[in-house]
Amino acid sequence: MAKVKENELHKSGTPVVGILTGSPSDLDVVKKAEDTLHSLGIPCELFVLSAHRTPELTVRYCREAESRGIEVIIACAGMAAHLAGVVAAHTFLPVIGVPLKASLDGLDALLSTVQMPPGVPVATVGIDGAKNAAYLAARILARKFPELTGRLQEDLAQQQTRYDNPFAEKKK
Ligand code: RP5
Repeated sequence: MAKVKENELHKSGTPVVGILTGSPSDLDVVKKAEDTLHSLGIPCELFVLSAHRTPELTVRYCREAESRGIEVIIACAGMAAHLAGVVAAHTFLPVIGVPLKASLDGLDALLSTVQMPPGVPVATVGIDGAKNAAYLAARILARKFPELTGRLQEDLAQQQTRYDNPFAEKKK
């Protein structure tokens, strides 16, 4: 598959973000990353791959991702969360790690994801921070696809409207 060229993000529809997660049980949280990328008009793909249960498939995905046009990988996992680290060990694409709350309030996954050795970085967002992973991916992509900067600005402006009349907001 051809790589997406400069400024062609919108036209091609070729996924530029790969979202991976360690289990089907993660999908409710992880789909927030997919939804956020879609809302920003960023083509992405989502696969359930595990560092522990499907290691060969995970490595194959990493080895093929760049040549298929992927620019950033978001890797989500709970418990002994090794997925993001394993992905970062098998590709030079930027990897964003999302620790998921599957046990111990997510602290186990946070520490497993964030504490990478020098030279193999994982940019780790907060526990269950799938949305922020998507926003960080968008900011990275905006360096290559400048159209995204305007969309990010519009998105933030929309979020700021909550502050125009804060006392009108109902409790969730
Ligand atoms: C991790 O173990 C997954 O990312 C998931 O968060 C957790 C539990 O997985 P399941 O036992 O629900 O499949 O690898």
